Amino acid sequence: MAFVLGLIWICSGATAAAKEAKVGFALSMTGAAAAYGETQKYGALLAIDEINAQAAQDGVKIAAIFEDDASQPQQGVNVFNRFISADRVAIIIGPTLSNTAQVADRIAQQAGVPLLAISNTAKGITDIGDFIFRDSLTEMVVIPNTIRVAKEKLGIKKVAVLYGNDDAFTKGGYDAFKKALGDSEIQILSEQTFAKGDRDFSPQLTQIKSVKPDALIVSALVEEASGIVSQARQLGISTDVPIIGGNGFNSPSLMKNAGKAAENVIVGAAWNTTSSNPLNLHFVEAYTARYGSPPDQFAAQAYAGVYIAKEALGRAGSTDNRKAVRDALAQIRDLDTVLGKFSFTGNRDADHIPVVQIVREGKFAIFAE
Ligand code: 1QQ
Repeated sequence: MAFVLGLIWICSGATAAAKEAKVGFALSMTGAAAAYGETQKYGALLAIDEINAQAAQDGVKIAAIFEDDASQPQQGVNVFNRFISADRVAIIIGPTLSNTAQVADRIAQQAGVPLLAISNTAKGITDIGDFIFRDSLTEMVVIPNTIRVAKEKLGIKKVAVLYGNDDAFTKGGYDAFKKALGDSEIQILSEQTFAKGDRDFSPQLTQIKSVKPDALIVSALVEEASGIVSQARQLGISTDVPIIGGNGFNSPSLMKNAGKAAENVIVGAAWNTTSSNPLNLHFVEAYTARYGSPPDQFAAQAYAGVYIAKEALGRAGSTDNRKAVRDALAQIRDLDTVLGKFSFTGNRDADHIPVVQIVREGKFAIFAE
């Protein structure tokens, strides 16, 4: 009898080897950041399906719950509350915008639920507390590199800056550009602002045109970025004046919306599709086969994020001990991901090398590494 019971125990132990972890995804499917949320969800779903297909061997199965944060802080808070109290998730991934994270991440921190951001790039997000991590490179890391390269390659000496003043990311990007421009001794001739949802940028661009900058620096989400790029060229700011954008530009919707006007736009990024890292070759191929178009940086950071979460869930040895999952996340160093070897800094931020891209024939090509 003891033998039979033992056998049953062993067998059930073997079949139940994969621990199922509830993971809550708060992504922007609607609102100002919907273009990013869509590819984030695609990237995450691909990783989840791959992980679950390997669950019997690897021991971690992901039960994903996707909710729309609607690009709104309050909706982010609602979704987080549901994830934390009703769904009882082991980890939250998201939200899409820093503007939402600034508010909603406090809820995760207070509840002691680990959170992995996959697209928040504004300064200070991980300062919310020790449960907050991100795999997205901050603008404070990416932008100085972009400006240094732009100065070296294009000899830029004086610029105009246009930024959104009602969003944590667009304002943070402006701060990062301003600091990097100062450090590179590039003069700012004009600073102009806009707000989310604006459609007409001609007053700002007309003023900018009149001061004759060597380049136009823009910190904007992709909807507004597309309008700015199109209207700058329509208003006769010539293509000799490069447009340099922040992370908001890293979506192919820029080229879809702005068409030819997007050619030669320069943008710093955490990832480029041409990376020859073997995991990336697989990712680009599998993603393209599944969705019919290649991934963007947001899909790559989402895909990497799910694997980073899986690693922590596996190492924690428990899918409902949120503190153990947090501690396991904090230990991650040199993990192979589509972003390259991935480590968190001591402050739980992403730590890897950025690239500078340029739009050529409707695609993000490498400008400099
Ligand atoms: C942020 C961003 C946005 C451009 C992308 C989601 O980087 O809000 O932090």
